[in-house]
Amino acid sequence: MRRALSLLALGITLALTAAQPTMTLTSIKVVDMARTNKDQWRLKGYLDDPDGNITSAIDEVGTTATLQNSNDVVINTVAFDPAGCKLLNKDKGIICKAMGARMSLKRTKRVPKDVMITPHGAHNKTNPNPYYKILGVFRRQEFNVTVSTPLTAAFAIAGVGEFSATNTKCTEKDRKRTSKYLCMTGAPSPGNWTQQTAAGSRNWFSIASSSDGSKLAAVVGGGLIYTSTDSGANWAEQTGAGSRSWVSIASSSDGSKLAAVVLGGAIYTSTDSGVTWEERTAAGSRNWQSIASSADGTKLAAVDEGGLVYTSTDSGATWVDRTASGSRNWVSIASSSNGSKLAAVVEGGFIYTSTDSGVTWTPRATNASRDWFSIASSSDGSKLAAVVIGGSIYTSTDSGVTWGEQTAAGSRNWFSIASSSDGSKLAAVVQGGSIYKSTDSGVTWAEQTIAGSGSWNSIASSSNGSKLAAAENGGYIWTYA
Ligand SMILES: *[C@@H]1O[C@H](CO)[C@@H](O)[C@H](O)[C@H]1NC(C)=O
Ligand SMILES: *[C@@H]1O[C@H](CO)[C@@H](O)[C@H](O)[C@H]1NC(C)=O
Ligand SMILES: *[C@@H]1O[C@H](CO)[C@@H](O)[C@H](O)[C@H]1NC(C)=O
Ligand SMILES: *[C@@H]1O[C@H](CO)[C@@H](O)[C@H](O)[C@H]1NC(C)=O
Ligand SMILES: *[C@@H]1O[C@H](CO)[C@@H](O)[C@H](O)[C@H]1NC(C)=O
Ligand SMILES: *[C@@H]1O[C@H](CO)[C@@H](O)[C@H](O)[C@H]1NC(C)=O
Ligand SMILES: CC(=O)N[C@H]1CO[C@H](CO)[C@@H](O)[C@@H]1O
Repeated sequence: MRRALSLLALGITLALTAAQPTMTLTSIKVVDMARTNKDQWRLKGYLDDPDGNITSAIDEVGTTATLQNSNDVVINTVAFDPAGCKLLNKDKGIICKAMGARMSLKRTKRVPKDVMITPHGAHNKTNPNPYYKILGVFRRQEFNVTVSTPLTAAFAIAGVGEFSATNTKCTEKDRKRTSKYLCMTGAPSPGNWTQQTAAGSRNWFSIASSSDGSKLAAVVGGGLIYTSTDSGANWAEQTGAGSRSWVSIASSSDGSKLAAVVLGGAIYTSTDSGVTWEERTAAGSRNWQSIASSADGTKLAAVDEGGLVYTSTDSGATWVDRTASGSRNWVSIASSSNGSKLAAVVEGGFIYTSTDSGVTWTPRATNASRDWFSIASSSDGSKLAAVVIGGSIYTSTDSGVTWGEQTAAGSRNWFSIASSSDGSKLAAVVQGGSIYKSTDSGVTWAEQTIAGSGSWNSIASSSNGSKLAAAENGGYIWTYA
């Protein structure tokens, strides 16, 4: 796949030649150290030059190498001045150097087996047009944008044209403040976002996942409940609970026990993965905003906007109103695996945590009222992550006692956040923006541009964070595997 580059941004005018060179890159490697002059990238591949004059053009005017993100945002640009370029003897190619960087084109007779052969039929004995090995090493760089894959590398030659290649088969490794990306030629690696069209385009309000990410359950505001048992590929419309103003759904680890709440209605529970439902009237008809479940589905906690926190220890049959929580603008609640640690957030208020299944509550992050919108918890309840609409992502590693603002993903209309069991992998969605993923407990974030910008309402994660499901309002469910 080739991508059009926005070369206007580089101030280069293009004069299209009859036959464009074709670049195929076997690898693009990127190391983002998040430190000045420490970021680097390199590329290896082949260049087919049908007109046979690329090296002389570079020798005359130099070339500009560009690395681009999945969303065509420029990560890095390196200009090779003609003075830094040297033609090799006997027309064997060219080498260019710039501060911390070099690139070379060296003639090769070997037509690589593992890369696509260009369609014009060059490189046989009767047409000896040049085929080059291309190498680029760009050290001591500073990336000023977040790297996201697939990656595109391009070389622009002023007045001549440009050649570029996009590598989509990518792997990412994150360690502390260093992220490594390796993109090869070929089909995308498993690990991509898929738009799941089987359930249709709807006002998806909330989505929940089983531990292994295979069982998903999603609710439509003013519609039905939908479930999937194959990680989102196929969906069953569940009519058992009727068409209602569903706002939130929670799932047990195995996906068998579900609990969903209706705005201005009741709480509903299912013990057969959503086929049959029971209306739980014990907690009354309220402005339910969010529901959370323990791993075994027995302990439930739900919040009433403008009211209290309610908890159940018998899968929703009976409920206790937790008056100690206070009557507040509750919007989201999260539970530890065994339901003993709860954390809930108030829009235009604070974060509140409970370590006794909701009996007592402590306000947290009280130095400012914020428009908290969603909260997620690790299995043991020690790692929490919460988002502010029109603000930042905040994380805690001590069950909510202290909180740190995570600014790397920016100030956005954060709507929903999900966490892996160990709290290291987080995923959050922006209403009218992108999905973001972190693999270091929220310090660095990668924008998931493949899923596009949407009216994202909700996101759910499997236990180890390897599978995600996101739901869009007036759109589709997207899954990452
Ligand atoms: C390269 O060769 C092509 C075809 O002969 C020609 O159209 C083009 O102007 C040449 N470019 C340069 C920079 O010499
Ligand atoms: C980021 O770097 C690119 C070139 O690498 C430059 O064009 C752009 O202005 C920089 N942006 C900021 C915000 O520094
Ligand atoms: C060799 O290249 C020439 C020129 O591009 C082309 O006409 C011819 O068909 C090619 N031969 C083979 C066997 O591909
Ligand atoms: C995540 O869990 C699933 C099963 O739930 C497993 O198949 C997968 O290999 C795990 N991935 C990692 C990276 O541990
Ligand atoms: C719940 O799990 C935590 C650790 O995750 C543990 O400390 C606590 O004792 C458990 N509570 C109950 C009631 O099992
Ligand atoms: C308020 O708390 C946030 C974290 O919740 C912290 O980053 C910030 O420095 C605190 N501000 C003040 C004035 O204490
Ligand atoms: C292009 C590609 O490889 N897409 C894959 C994305 O993930 C889904 C499900 O995990 C696969 O079915 C696709 O083949």
